[in-house]
Amino acid sequence: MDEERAWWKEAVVYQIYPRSFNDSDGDGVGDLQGIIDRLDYVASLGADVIWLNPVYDSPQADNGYDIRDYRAIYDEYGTMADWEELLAEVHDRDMRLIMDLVVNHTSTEHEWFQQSRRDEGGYRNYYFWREGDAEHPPNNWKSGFGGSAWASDEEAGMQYLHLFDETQADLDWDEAAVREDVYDLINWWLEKGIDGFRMDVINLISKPEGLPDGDPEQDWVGIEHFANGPRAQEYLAEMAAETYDNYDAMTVGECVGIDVETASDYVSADGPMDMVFHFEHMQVDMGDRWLSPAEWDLSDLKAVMSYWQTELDGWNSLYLTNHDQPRIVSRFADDDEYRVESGKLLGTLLFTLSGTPYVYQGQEIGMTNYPWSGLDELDDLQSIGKVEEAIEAGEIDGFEEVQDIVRARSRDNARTPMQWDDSENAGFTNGDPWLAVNPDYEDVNVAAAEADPDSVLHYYRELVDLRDAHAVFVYGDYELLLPDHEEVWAYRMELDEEAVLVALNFSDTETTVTLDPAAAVGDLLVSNYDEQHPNGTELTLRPYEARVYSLN
Ligand code: TEU
Repeated sequence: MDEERAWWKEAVVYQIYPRSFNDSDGDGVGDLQGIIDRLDYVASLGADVIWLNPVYDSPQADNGYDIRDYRAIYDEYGTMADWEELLAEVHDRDMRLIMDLVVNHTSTEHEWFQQSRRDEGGYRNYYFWREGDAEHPPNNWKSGFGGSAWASDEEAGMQYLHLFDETQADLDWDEAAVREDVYDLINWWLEKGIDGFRMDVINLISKPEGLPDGDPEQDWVGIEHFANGPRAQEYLAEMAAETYDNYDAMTVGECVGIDVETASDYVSADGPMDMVFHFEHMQVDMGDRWLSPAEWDLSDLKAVMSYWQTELDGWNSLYLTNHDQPRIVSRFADDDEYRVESGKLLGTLLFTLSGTPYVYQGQEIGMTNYPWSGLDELDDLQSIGKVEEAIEAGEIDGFEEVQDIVRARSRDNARTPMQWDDSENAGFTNGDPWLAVNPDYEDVNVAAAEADPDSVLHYYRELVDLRDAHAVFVYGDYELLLPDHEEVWAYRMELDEEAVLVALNFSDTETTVTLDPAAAVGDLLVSNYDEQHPNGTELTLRPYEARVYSLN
């Protein structure tokens, strides 16, 4: 592959969810000083970039994705001075800081919305105001969190559009002043020294004229109209040219409902962003509805991820989880007997594909899903909204009926506090944590992982070193082997003179595969099992075993 090299292609990104990372002042909520206290740990992982979920001033209905003031810090997280200290401390450690850019919508407490609802200061058209009421909304679009995408506002005497919570009103990007104000705030942060952005649902910014009804059979009704809308590409190009293209910044746009062709328009050489987060591999265990049971096949996951490796015209992002997704050992492997092997197996996958890997806090110690047992334990608007919607529609009687699905799927699985040690509240806080700590914290925590040479944590460090030492894992060409095998995922990566073989057993039984004799195996570069079985073209892999061979 003739790939132009760039710092953000070679970077490892570590994602921090501030609310759940580390609480320095005992209020039960993580904060900026708490993050600063743990920066040496993050640097020790070999991370080059930190992505911080929203820390802006916000009423926190959706944990900061509802922004009240783009140029202020949420007071429970600290002050702007704390943020400046964080940036300086990150830079001192030769890391970079990127932040969430949430500009598809604002909080209804934002000054723009306040003036808009009162038709003051020229702000009326900043949002989508239409005639309608609860029985007769302007169209049939749904909120991603369940229920109608329209809410009534008494002051305005109209309804406004919200593709997420009703406190998150969608901005109308067709209004030129909206775009100018957004570009101003992006430049304001770039001037403060930030190194880039993760752009929240950025492909939803253009809604088609007339806001036509969507296909009622879709889980998210309207998505075919509001995802990759008619002017999305034009507005993204304008935004890039007016803002981050003038800086050495990295950008990754979260894009719901995007396929590899449309993504290529966004990330090809002259596209408006460096990378996208697509959802196709996150859909493999989704039924028609959020509440449909979770079943998945390895061959489906392989097919999707392989396709993005070979077909994307541009640079891949690599992620297996984030703050919206379940924990990966619970989702894709085993969080019980083989938890450690599983954590290492999935880490091997993440670090040996071509693209920029994103590690979500706790993934590096093999954190697991939480055993949720009632709606009152949950905070996630999506889980609560979807369950309540199903109860209201008479589809289910109560939480118990869908407990297994919520356990498997809730965004709160990722949001339980980071597990630092085996002290009370896993060392996250001296107060009452805002969300329950996972009961496995006495075994699964950073201190225990540091002390154990066989931990997932130490293995992650090994993987980062391996990736730094071999450009083939960053820039290599991917070739899937045994595409239909249901237990083993095997592939070759090749760059110039270097070739490697990756073999991953996703099952809890020993499995033997025969690889193309032309790919006879060479030196072992890394494995999650100590003692090696003899190798040859026949490879016997133990439960959740991962092996990476040099083919040179
Ligand atoms: O997520 C977009 C989004 O569509 C997700 O909520 C999605 O529904 C879910 O991850 C799949 O199960 C972004 C943010 O990452 C999320 O935290 C916000 O809640 C949302 O946008 C609204 O800003």
